[in-house]
Amino acid sequence: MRIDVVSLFPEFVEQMAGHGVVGRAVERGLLSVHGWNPRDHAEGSYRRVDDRPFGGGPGMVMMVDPLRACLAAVRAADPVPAHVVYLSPQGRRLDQARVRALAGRERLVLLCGRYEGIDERLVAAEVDEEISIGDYVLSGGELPAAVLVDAVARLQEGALNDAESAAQDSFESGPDGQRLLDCPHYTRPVEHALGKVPEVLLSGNHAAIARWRRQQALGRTWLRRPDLVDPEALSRTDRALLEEFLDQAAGAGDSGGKTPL
Ligand code: 9D3
Repeated sequence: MRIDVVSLFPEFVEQMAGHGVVGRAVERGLLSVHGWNPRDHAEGSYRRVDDRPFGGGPGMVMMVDPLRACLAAVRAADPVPAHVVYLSPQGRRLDQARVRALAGRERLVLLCGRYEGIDERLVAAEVDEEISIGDYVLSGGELPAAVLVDAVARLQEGALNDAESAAQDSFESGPDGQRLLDCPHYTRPVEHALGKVPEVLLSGNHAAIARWRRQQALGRTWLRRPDLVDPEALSRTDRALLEEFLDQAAGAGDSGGKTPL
């Protein structure tokens, strides 16, 4: 897969392509990430890429022509047709289903805005899809682009080691379509001033451990992300596990103020 990132700070997104899972995917030839700066395609000695908004108001708007010339160069760099994504607060919110769909494309171009955003005529003419990463205000599309590159890189065949296997991730649904948060994790030492490791994890009883982890995952998801759990869709075993979890939490005086099952 090839990803081209158009940004006034192309080094930013390219940097991350040298580290961690993304870096390894690049080393393994599963992914390439290329940065492009629209300023390199701007005219005149000022190399201007932004201008004041028509209609007035604060801030600046990224001009059509430097971006259009830059995008033309990006498209010409490879014959594979590109799916062009504009990272923007007005976009559809990114989720794992969108990530999966984008990860299946052969080529992505990620457009990062700065200032108030990009002239709408460029968006209408060149952009296939607008994506936001959530309802909070950032200073530009570079962090969102980095988020997308990371999420998409993890899904490239061969990018993850067995230990990192994507199939086990929260937000990758299980066979029943349920997406659950992860269970708690512990490592050495067994005894610590901050507390002990739950006994069951030291028992060597793999069935009991699997049951405990499933119960923890169900319980935390119910308490922290009720939007992810459809009680009707739970299997009888999961329902029983969750009821037991909530009984124990209530016994410990820890209702969390959340909806009973
Ligand atoms: C404070 C500026 N706002 C005026 C009402 C609008 C605004 C313009 C540009 C807000 C943020 C941005 C820059 N953000 C992005 O380019 C962006 C973003 C984000 O801010 N949050 C979540 N996802 C994304 S994707 C791109």
